[in-house]
Amino acid sequence: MKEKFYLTTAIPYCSGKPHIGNTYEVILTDAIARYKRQMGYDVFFLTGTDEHGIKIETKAKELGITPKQFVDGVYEKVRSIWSLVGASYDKFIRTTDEYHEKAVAAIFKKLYEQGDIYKGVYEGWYCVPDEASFTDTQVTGGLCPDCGRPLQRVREDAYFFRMSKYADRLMKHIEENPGFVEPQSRLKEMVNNFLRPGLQDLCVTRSSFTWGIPVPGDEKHVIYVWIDALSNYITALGYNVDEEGELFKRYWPCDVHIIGKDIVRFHMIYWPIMLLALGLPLPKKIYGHGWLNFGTDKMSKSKGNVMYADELAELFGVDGVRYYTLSAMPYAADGSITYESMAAAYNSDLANNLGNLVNRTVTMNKKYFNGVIQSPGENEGPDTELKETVSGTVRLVRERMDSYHVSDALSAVFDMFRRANKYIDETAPWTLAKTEGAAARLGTVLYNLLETIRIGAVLLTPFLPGTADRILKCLASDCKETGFGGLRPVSVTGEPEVLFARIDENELFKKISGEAAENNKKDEDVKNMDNEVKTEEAADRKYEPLAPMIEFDDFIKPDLRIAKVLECVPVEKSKKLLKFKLDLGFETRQVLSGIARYYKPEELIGKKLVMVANLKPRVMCGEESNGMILAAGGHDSDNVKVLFADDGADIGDRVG
Ligand code: ME8
Repeated sequence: MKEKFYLTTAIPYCSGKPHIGNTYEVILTDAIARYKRQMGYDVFFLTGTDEHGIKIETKAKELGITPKQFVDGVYEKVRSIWSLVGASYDKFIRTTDEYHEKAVAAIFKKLYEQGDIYKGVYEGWYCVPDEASFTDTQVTGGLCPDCGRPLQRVREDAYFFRMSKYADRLMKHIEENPGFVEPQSRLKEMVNNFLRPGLQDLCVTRSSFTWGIPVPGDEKHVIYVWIDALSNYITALGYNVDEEGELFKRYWPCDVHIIGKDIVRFHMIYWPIMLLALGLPLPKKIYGHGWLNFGTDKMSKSKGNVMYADELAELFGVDGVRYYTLSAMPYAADGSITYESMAAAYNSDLANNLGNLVNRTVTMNKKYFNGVIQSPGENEGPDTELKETVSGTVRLVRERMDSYHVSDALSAVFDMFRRANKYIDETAPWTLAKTEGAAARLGTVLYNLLETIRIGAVLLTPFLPGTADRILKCLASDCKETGFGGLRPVSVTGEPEVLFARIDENELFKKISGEAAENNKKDEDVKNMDNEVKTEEAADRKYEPLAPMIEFDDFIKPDLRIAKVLECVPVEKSKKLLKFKLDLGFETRQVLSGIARYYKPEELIGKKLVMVANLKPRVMCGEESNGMILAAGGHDSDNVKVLFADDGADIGDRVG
């Protein structure tokens, strides 16, 4: 019997069309699922949608429809994007599915009956006009952190989960299973910032809205959206408290939960504690990938920089989108996506490196041998090196995929294609074709190239399934072996194909600006609908985790100074950058800052602020920047605010 492999994506909130960041996650999980299937595993790949919560309730109300009607519409969009990018999932769960709702209610009841959940009193702050709750730590002076109006103190009944009861067992599990959360940096963050300081009991119900799963027997409360959503990983397999179901018996525990870095906390702490309380085995691994940013900015509707897979696929094709997202996201850090970088990667890697290699090779074999694959002779010249590169690449791809280094695995395949292109230059088949008595050597060279391409296509299958199929069709081969010798001599290749037509950047930008104008118009129409809803979920805001502890000596390395803005103008070639002339007292500096979306230059002139004065110069958009202006929010926030200095501060003074 095949070994099983169960993997899941996070289930995105059903509050709007998923953007390319959410979609990256399903592409990544799909690549791993396809790879595992290729390796002979019995794979179960789960994805779905997270459909409850006040945000959805509020959006539906604004549109004058029921929450169910609202999520039905968004669910269709998620399904269509997942299918566009080729997600080969085995099951799609919706948290509004009846079996899921029943199982979550039963889980809650069981945890209540066994004393892990208890009824207590929730104390906090409430903003009546915003319908938003806040905790003590979020509030200063009794004013709403969002709108500044006075808040009401609330005390209401709520249910709490005794997290602390299981903290030691979780800690022990983490110590005994060092690979439980990857990358290790994310594990350490969570242990240091949340587990070691001690876990608070978690409030697991809400009563200020109704769009959720009611608490059994106490229906004015609904179950907290994270308890509801996390349970999807077992309810989708047919788990309920008094029945386990065949899929659950076969596939649980999960082999890997693939999620984004912002929700590692929920998966590494709340989820295992829920499972411990239910007496179920813990997942084997949680992999928290980085975020795909627009350049260095977080994607957000308010910044107008959100990219969607369907629109990108119109420009770059589905495999263009899969290739870019999979290769641009490093194992442990964030990735960046822009139209420019996508076009550059598309042209250099897909059109030039891969596309040309396949086209040139198949065309030459057709021209010189009528498409008939020749029998290879002895190794000569660079043959051994090429073959070693191929077998080394097969090994590398496996090692890297087995440890979820997906972008590194993909880049190994493209390095191999580059080596094959070099082999063409080294062996110069066009010269061999003109040389008397060199036909056998020419046949060997082309055989080696065709084999490299075939194995490359097999290796590419999990990442770019469509392209891999097209390449194998060009070779008229269905051999999936990854060792040399799979292509049968005297069989005939198919027709050469242009796999990826080069993209003309000017044309691309004309298309994009046309679309942007269209979208702006649409955005205007739905502006009110999309205004960020200030909700109770603000209390669940995903804070950027604290960075690791540093020594005092590290802290004093940046030389922070008070500076005054003398001049401030936009940088012509950039939508993001402002160019400053700053007075440091002892000198003036030119500094660039990516805050053009948040401030008008005239708002900043004359202000005093804090800058990093000993940062090495950097050139951006052709302009040099000699330092950095401090601002709150940075690339992970929609709300970027410069840290202005008190008017009385002296220019040039050190800050620290
Ligand atoms: O968190 N780049 O849903 P969600 C990469 N419903 N990944 C990104 C991203 C980006 N720019 N933005 C978001 C939720 N993600 C919950 C999950 S699971 C039981 C419940 C990732 O719609 C994000 O990290 O906010 C998460 O893994 C997924 O997209 C869905 O995010």
